[in-house]
Amino acid sequence: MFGFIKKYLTNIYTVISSKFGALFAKAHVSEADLKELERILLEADVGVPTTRYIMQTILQAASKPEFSGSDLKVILQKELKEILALKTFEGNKPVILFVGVNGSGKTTTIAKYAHLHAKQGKKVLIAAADTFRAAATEQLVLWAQRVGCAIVTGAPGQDPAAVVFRACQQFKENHFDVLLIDTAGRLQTKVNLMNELEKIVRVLKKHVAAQQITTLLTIDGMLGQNSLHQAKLFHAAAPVDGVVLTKMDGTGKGGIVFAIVREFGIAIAAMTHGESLDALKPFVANEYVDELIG
Ligand SMILES: Nc1nc2c(ncn2[C@@H]2O[C@H](COP(=O)(O)OP(=O)(O)OP(=O)(O)O)[C@@H](O)[C@H]2O)c(=O)[nH]1
Ligand SMILES: [Mg+2]
Repeated sequence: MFGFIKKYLTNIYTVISSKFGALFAKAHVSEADLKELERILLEADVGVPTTRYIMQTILQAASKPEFSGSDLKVILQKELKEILALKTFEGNKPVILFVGVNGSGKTTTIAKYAHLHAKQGKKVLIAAADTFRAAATEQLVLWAQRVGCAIVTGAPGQDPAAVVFRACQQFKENHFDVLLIDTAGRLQTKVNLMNELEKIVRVLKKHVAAQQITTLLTIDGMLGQNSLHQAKLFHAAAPVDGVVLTKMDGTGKGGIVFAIVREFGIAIAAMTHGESLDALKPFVANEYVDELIG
């Protein structure tokens, strides 16, 4: 998948990668260049605390008399990889619970995961546990048809945990390989939503072994730092194993991955880069850094 950033995440390429190039070409890195580096990191949405953390290491290295752009490149690359190595995603669990604020991309991401697994010949079941909006179930039924996988639905307003319960039964009885669970995401009823999520997790854990379950949080990549407080809220109700950054084909800047891993200790699982079923890319940390920096 070489060239993924350049090909699909053009905004990241423009905002970060292309600007690094000029710095890395310098024979000597000046103080002004380091200021420029800091500016690029902040503009790339790495956020203040993590930018500071990165700059500390860089400034230390830059204090030696000969410090070139290529030295800078090596040390930045190492630093960014070390940050992402703090928490790596352990995927491949059969049951995936999707949580996230409304509009962040849960439903469409589920369709993409369903497609990915179905392509690998796996038997996929979707649980439409967003019973809050009738349209949510309809949307998911259409996706399931397109992907060609099974779906469990509930009546509008029905307890979503009941849908999850039935989905777990089907999953076990009919020997599905993968179960993908959609949930509602409206934050304006925060307390209800979190209680509802906690109940779903309880039901899920009662019927499926905990080590079979992964919880993924979708974050709208275009919202950047603004979306980080959401991560905290969801993490509290349903401990999150990985983040899927969505809509990265938009104005997402990509630096957010470093803040998510370092400040929240949550691994990045994947990115989505469009509305087609194929627009999902599992996250490979070293590859991402190499492309970002390269
Ligand atoms: N361009 C682009 N649009 C996306 C991507 N992922 C999702 N979208 C769009 O974002 C909008 C919201 O996506 P949904 O999947 O419905 O979000 P949701 O989290 O299920 O939202 P609720 O059901 O309201 O909680 C839709 O219009 C999607 O088509 C992406 O990777 N790129
Ligand atoms: Mg939805």
